[in-house]
Amino acid sequence: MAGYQDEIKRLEEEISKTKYNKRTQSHVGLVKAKLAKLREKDEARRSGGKKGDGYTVRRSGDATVVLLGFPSVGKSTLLNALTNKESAVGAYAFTTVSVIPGMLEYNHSKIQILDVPGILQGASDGSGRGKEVLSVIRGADMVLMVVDITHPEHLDTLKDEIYKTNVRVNQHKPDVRIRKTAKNGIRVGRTVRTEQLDDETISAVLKEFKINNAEVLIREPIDVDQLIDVVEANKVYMPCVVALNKGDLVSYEKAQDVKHETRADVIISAEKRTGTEDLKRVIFEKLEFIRVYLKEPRKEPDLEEPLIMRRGCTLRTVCERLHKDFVSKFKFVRIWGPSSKFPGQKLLSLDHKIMDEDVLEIHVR
Ligand SMILES: Nc1nc2c(ncn2[C@@H]2O[C@H](COP(=O)(O)OP(=O)(O)OP(=O)(O)O)[C@@H](O)[C@H]2O)c(=O)[nH]1
Ligand SMILES: [Mg+2]
Repeated sequence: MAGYQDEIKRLEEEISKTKYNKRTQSHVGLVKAKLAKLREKDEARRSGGKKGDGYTVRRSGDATVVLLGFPSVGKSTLLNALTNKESAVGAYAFTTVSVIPGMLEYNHSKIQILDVPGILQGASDGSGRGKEVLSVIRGADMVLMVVDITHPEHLDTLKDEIYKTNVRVNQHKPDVRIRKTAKNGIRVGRTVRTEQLDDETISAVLKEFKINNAEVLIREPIDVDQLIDVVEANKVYMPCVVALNKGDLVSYEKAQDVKHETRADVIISAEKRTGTEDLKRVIFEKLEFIRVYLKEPRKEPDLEEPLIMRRGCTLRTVCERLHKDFVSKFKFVRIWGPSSKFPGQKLLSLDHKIMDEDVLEIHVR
């Protein structure tokens, strides 16, 4: 069977040829929606309905970061430079055949780093072990792209492949709500102007996804790609750090030029172990950790050993982290600190957002 490849190609070409403006936006939106649907179908056909036999790696630590890059760019060398785990390092491509974890300890946090095989263009279509590698990323908290500084052009390919795997890096889930209704067509409400997205385009996209009646509430400026992401609801959002490796192979000036062009975060040499402290700091900052202190009734909180969580987490995440039964047995919490209205505030909702340096006294049945 020919699959949907020809049609996908045709639509891709149509989009690249059409200039995006007020007059064409609803047409482009429609074509993009069609394309997104076809890609999903194509994916389902290829995998025969199964989810790929992705690696299953036991998560540990406060967050998990996956190293993504072309073969031989120095991922395994970097894992060794960052963590306390030895990983196979070879002077030839595809030495890594499985996922190798290491643990980076930094500022009282434990960051699990996963080394996976290198990928090439076409990985998301199943070239090499590409699909399996990319599936590891979906389960991670952050992707660390490792790029050989002498091959900065690889970066676009990495970004492309990861985008096609439905991972969105360095953007958050758009603040847009779509509530299906029984009648009245598509009604759009906005709290902000969206120059890139008019009502006609929104209707065209939703109808393509067979949503004919809905209330759409747009609370931040988004484009049509982001709207499609919200409708498809299968995207994963996470931060991404880009490291240019093998900085020792080029001059300082050349390295700075490449960094500027690629907008990479850091220049490193995994082998010479330069720039790696900078990299650790960037990883730590982009993970947006917060510290949560726990206390028992009538006792002082334990300020020595905070629980490390991520910004935006809820009380539910904290409970899940503490014990498998905490969520079902949860009664209430008393909170001191930034997220409470007053010291010792009693709250009953697991959806309460936790902030850095909150002190929690959790009561369970
Ligand atoms: N000059 C230089 N060479 C490096 C650096 N980091 C790694 N290398 C070399 O690059 C080669 C490949 O390194 P690996 O760490 O195995 O690369 P990899 O990305 O894990 O490769 P795959 O697992 O095959 O995808 C080895 O010969 C390393 O010694 C660096 O910072 N500078
Ligand atoms: Mg390797």
